[in-house]
Amino acid sequence: MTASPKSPPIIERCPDNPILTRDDIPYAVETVHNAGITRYDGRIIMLFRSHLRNGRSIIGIATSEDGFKFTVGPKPFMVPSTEGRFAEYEAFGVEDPRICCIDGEYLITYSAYSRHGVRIGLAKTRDFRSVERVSLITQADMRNVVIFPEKFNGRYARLDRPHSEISPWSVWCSWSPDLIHWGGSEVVMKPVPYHWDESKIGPGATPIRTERGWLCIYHGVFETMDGAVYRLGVALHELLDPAKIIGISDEWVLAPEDPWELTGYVHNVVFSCGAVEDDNGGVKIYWGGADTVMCAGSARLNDLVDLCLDNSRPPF
Ligand code: BMA
Repeated sequence: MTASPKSPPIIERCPDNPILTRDDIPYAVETVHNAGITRYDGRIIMLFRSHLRNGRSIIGIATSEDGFKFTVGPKPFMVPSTEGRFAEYEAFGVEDPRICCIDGEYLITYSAYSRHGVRIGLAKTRDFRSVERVSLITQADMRNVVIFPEKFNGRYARLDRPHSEISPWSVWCSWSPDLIHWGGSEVVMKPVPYHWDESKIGPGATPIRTERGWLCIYHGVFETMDGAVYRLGVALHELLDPAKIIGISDEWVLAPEDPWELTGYVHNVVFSCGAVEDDNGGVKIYWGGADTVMCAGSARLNDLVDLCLDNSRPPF
């Protein structure tokens, strides 16, 4: 184990951070955080989570030309359903959306909270004006599901994060023929003891295809005497079989540093649900700061992939 040479941060923070706060929202919310991101119709779309004053969450929408200055829609994009099965499982709020574009359709996975626990809902849209709920795609005690934006031999793949006391908070890969029925699950990576991600890991942004593998940004949690610290790391999954890991960076790529990451609704948190690729090998990464505001930064995809390959920690 040796120290790395001193170098500039791998993710360059946007000088205008935080890029979105509750002051930018035209309806009453307490926070703006943990947003899913995608490109649509030449613009960047952000679906962000907000806490209401009852402590439960809804999802708003914002759009941007450059990926840094966002205009917020006048109304929330998704609020807990009041109809049928979805109403029963979303009564405590909808949280942390991820967006995956596949075959021209935008799939949104979100955490659905209720008195029955937390599970994942799947919704879809083609225009970001209307949204249709498809199915609840996990049982309880699942959060952080990202769908790969490609099929593998006709099957969809996702990373998910079940919990078990024996194997706490690990990342798994599951498969589906139709986005509704999922199975064939295998564990792909686990927290590493006495490492920055030792307490919990979870999928973050929708995976990005690179020539060398799928780049997956994930969050890792470390418990301290001052509570948990949430940081971001990167893993590279095989292009043809994303259940196989090629490498995971031993070092985190982002940690809470700015004042709005260090203090807020939950202190010491950077938490990503989305990133978008540029044409020139760059990637814009988005994260919630302290569960309170939205932040953005830029990195080179190649640098992130190198980090997964050059200084890897084992998947288990
Ligand atoms: C996780 C989730 C995230 C949140 C993070 C830090 O368990 O609840 O939505 O950002 O904790 O509070």
